[in-house]
This record gives sequence, C-alpha cells and structure tokens, in this order.
Amino acid sequence: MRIEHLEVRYLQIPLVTPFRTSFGTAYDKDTFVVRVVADGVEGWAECGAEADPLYSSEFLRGAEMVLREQLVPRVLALGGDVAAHRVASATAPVKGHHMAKHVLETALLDAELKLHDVSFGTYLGAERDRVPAGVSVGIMDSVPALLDAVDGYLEQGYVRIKLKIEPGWDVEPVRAVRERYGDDLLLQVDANTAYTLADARHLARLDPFDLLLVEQPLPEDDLRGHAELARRIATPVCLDESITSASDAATAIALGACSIINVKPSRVGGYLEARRIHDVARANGVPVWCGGMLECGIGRAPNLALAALPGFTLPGDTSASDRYFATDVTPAFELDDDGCVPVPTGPGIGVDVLPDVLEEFTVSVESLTLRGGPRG
Ligand code: NPQ
Ligand code: MG
Repeated sequence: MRIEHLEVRYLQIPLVTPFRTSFGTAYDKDTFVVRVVADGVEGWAECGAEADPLYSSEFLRGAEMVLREQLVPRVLALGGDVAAHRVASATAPVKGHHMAKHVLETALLDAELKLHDVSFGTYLGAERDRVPAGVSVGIMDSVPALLDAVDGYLEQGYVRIKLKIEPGWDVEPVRAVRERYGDDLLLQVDANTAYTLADARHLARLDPFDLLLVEQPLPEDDLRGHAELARRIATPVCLDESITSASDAATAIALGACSIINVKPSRVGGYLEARRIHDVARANGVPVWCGGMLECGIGRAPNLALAALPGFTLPGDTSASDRYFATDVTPAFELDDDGCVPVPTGPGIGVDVLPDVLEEFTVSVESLTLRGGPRG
C-alpha cells in the first residue's frame, strides 16, 4: 500500500455518567482517531491514551507529537511498501510510545484488511461470533449508590462485574456486592496501582469474597512486589498496566507476578503484539481477557474481534456502547439476551463511522502528512 493521506481528529464525547478510578474522574471521553487513506481505501483507529498521563505515561498531545515527528515519517519512508505488519519494525527504533504505535498500526491494518475484504476477527483468529460482556463500575460516593449502579448493569445482562477500588473503598463495597448478589456473581476488582506491598495484609481481607481476580494492585514497574503479593493473598493477581509486551508477559508469568492478564491492544502497541501476548499466555495456561479504555465504536469494534480468540476465557471490559455513551460515532454495540456483544463481521474493523455524529463530537482535525513537524 501507499499512504495518500493521514489525519488525527480529536473527539470529546460526553460520558453517560462520570467514571471515577483511583487515579481520577472522567466526565467525557477525550481521544483522537486516526484516519488514513491508502490505495484509495480508508482506515480508522482510536488512540487509547487519555488527555493526561495518569493511567500510563502516554497522553494524547504527546502521542500526536510522536506520531507527527517520529512514527509517521518512518512509515512514510516505506513508500509503496507500507503494510501493517511492517509498522512495528519501521518504528522499532523509537522507544516506548505504544499507544501512538497502536493507533497508527491499527488504522493501516483496517485499510489493508478492507482492501482484502477480511475482517479483524478472521485475520486475528477469532473463534467465536460473540463475546460475553463484563462491565467496569467506577468508585462511588456511597455503597447504596454503588448497589444501584450494579443493579442496573445486572438488569441489563452483564455477566461479570468489575469494581474499581482504592484504599478506603475496597473491602466494604466488595462485601456489600457479594452479600446482595450471592456467590455465583462473577466479581473482580481493579486498583490501577493504588496500593503498595505494605497493604498485603489489608488486601488479604478480600480473600473470603472469592473474587475472580485483583487487577494491578501495585505500581506498574513492581513485578517483584506482585510476585510477593501473589504468595500472600488467595485472590489471583491479574496485571494490566505492567504488561506492555509479550516479553513482559513471559517475564511476569515466569516470576509468578500474575496468573491472569488483561490485554489492551493500545497499551501493548497494537493487535499483533496483543495476539502474541495471547499466545504466550495460552502456552502457559494463563487466562487472558480484553480490557478497555472507554473506547468509542472505532476502538471497541477491533477489541471485540480480539476478545473472540480462544485464550480469552474470561469476560472482558468489552461493554455495550451505552455503558459509556448516549450516542456513539458508529452504530451502537448492544448486549444480546445472553449478555454477549457480537463480533463485527464486515471487512477491517467492521463498523462504519457515522459522519454527522463524528462531526458533532469533533474538536479539531489536523493532517499528519502535511508539514506539521521537523520531519513531516
Ligand atoms: C482499566 N479501564 O482497566 C481501565 C482504565 C481506565 C474500563 O476500567 C478515561 C479514559 C477514563 C480511559 C478510566 C476500565 C479511564 C480510562 C480508567 C481508562 O484500568
Ligand atoms: Mg485495569
């Protein structure tokens, strides 16, 4: 393929309800999408970064800058030989910046797959046509407010509940949800790095509640701490922020730092690396599930394809669109009667962008190929 046009489009989409985690509260989904035109075909992808570097070190303006000044020039240098599987090697000299690499590779992969009339699911090796949907529930002001929210999600059909936790909001909400819904509810928690190993005895107080897992309790660079914590608590430890590559996954598994992995394509630099993590985990008997960054339909669609791979044996954060958005920029993903979301079957990401809605939520559009930066 040859790239004819590349642009970033910043979007601000209102959330149906504020989403509070241990690192902050989001009221809107701020993101940018990349649109590429190559060989006359359009490709789309959504950046996983947030406006501020609070979940990870990456952030939207930084991702845009590294795309414009570093990644896009290296890919444009491939000339007519641009292919999604070449993006990683062409951009490998640039350290880190996985979310910027992810959005570029994914937009090109969408265009390439559309050119060949192949869906993301088929390309990645999906073995299911729909995937069970979990839901991530933010930190609330009170336990009654939390139970109201969980009531609503269970009524809608979600098959697994994930509670965001932090020091001061952990044992009480978990106990309340367990007591109200019983032992059969699939329940897990996510700390987004809010604890230290000194909290091990406190986190062990979650043991009696038979959680599926505790996600990323400790700082992202503390694999040793997670290994030690895993020995001190009964709840399985799952890593999110710590796992940025298949190599990380292999290391964490070997150290006993986790027994489950949350795979987010944006965090690991794209779907090809995400599939490698799936493969490493599967070879080690480690279950994986598909996480999310509150993606709009453009990012949600390919996540659903990934979640249909055979090693994704736990429900993901692949919720329906209306969990986050009253209006999405693609046709909405909806839960079926079994609490599953369908895997798109059309070519590429398999969903079309709704131009009027996209325009409504657009903050700005900037070319990545025309003269933006030192090398652009
Ligand atoms: C996680 N996601 O698993 C993340 C983190 C997260 C669904 O829990 C705005 C944009 C706010 C992205 C809050 C879920 C966010 C965000 C949390 C991602 O750790
Ligand atoms: Mg997480």
